[in-house]
Amino acid sequence: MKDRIRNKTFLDHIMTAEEAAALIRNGDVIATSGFTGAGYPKAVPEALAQHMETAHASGEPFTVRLLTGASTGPQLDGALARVNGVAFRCPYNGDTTMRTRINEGSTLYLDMHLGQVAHKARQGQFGRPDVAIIEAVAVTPDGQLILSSSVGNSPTWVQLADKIIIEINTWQNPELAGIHDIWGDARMPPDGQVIPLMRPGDRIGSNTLPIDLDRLAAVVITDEPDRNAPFAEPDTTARQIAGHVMAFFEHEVKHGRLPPSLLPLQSGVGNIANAVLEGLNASRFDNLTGFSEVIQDGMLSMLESGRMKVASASSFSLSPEAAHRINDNAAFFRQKIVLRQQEVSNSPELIRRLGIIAMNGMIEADIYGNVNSTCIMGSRIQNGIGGSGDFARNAFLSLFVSPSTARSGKISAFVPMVPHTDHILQDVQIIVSEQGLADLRGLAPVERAREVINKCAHPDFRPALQDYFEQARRHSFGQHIPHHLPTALAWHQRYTETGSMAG
Ligand code: 0RQ
Repeated sequence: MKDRIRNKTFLDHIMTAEEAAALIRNGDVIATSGFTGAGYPKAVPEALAQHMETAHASGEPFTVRLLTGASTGPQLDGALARVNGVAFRCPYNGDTTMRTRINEGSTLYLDMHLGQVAHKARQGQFGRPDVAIIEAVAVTPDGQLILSSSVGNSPTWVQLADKIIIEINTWQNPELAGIHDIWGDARMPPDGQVIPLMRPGDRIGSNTLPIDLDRLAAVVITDEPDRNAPFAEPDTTARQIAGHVMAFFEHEVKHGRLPPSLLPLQSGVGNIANAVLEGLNASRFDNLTGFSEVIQDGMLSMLESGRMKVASASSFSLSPEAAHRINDNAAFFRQKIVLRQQEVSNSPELIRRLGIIAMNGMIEADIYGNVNSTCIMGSRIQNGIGGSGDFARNAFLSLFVSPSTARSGKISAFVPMVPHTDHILQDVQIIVSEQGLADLRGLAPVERAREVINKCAHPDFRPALQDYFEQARRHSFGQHIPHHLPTALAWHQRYTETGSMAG
């Protein structure tokens, strides 16, 4: 262990996960590492879940308020949700058990823009974290952390928390050392600093994260991979969507609106977003760059093939097979990848200045191009807004991609009115389904509606959308964004009653 932990104070604090978990009390605010299923602590949360289960069995309350970078994995969100141990969760979840707890009302969920969390935490909006639990791969002789497969909010959590628990994960390759870039100048207004980053691959900070050794409470050794779900092989729909996006990029380059190597790419979570990246890898575009929050399989393939030169993100979101590829070739990838804290990877100022092309998945869009990324039938959370808002609002080009139908064709992804809005029409420039691409740039709402209906909607739902639009124009209170309020949400109501949006 001395090759991983080269600092005496750390060595002196080694204990079991059970002992470390015993430092956590009912009602504590727990702030952990972890972002899109990468680099989250594993052993201490599982031990904590056992302590909670024991407490609950003897009738004692034991819950925590849980803050992270973004989604974690079954050993953290899954384990704590299974024992109903989380009273409050923020800012992003992808775990199915936690999702159930939120949707049944047992866990309160604050779904936030990922780029804003650290700043709000420093303002004290979540209370002072009692305990930070951070995964790292190693410790330097002067007691600095070499983080693992994500950076997330870890720099902020170790700064704010009363106690710090470190998990050293020996499964993660110590050659990840050097992949991280932690900017140490995040200060509060009026002393806010410019983030001095000019190109996606720039390094502006330190490879390691210092911590206050006086607050170090425990060091726990683990040996477990991140548990990410595999991506689905792109199906015909995904390939068609990727094809429309490629054709659009070609067209933009031809007309001089995009440079031949495009602009730095952001790609969101989900199978479709990953398929678009696979499409880019098979395209003629080269010298690409990535400025995203996650690096998924498709971006990894582009870095391997040389199609992409460099990628900046806050974490990996990889299939198990790709996670092993990174781990086996860490020395190669750390030349091509920079992992940053999420307030830098998702900084609105950087996204605007670097001119990012943002591509994100969605649940549904309305005919005017307002997008719902999070809430099924307006009320049931799927994952969260994640970084899609940080990127969509500030991007050079903001694309949303989705199949035109969901649930075997019973649901249309294009609806009269979205029952929940994450991205207002001003932040949505291009929408792509397998049916086609709606270029909404410079269009007024009624012009946008014609594009969305004609280019993106599935033919099974297109006539009904057309009917709605005409009815709205006849009956609307105003003609700027015409709506027929009595039927605007009828499709969603019908689905909740009959299991199908079709009339
Ligand atoms: O539900 O799993 O129960 O079957 O939504 O849908 O088709 O697997 O879609 O994996 O591409 O994810 C918006 C969720 C799309 C994702 C979303 C149901 C569908 C299925 C998932 P089941 P698919 P994808 C950077 C950016 C927000 C965060 C973000 C997301 C489930 O892209 O979370 O962008 N985005 N972050 O059945 C009802 C519809 C539906 C629907 C799909 N119209 N109505 N249900 N579903 N469309 C990364 C980070 O921020 C960390």
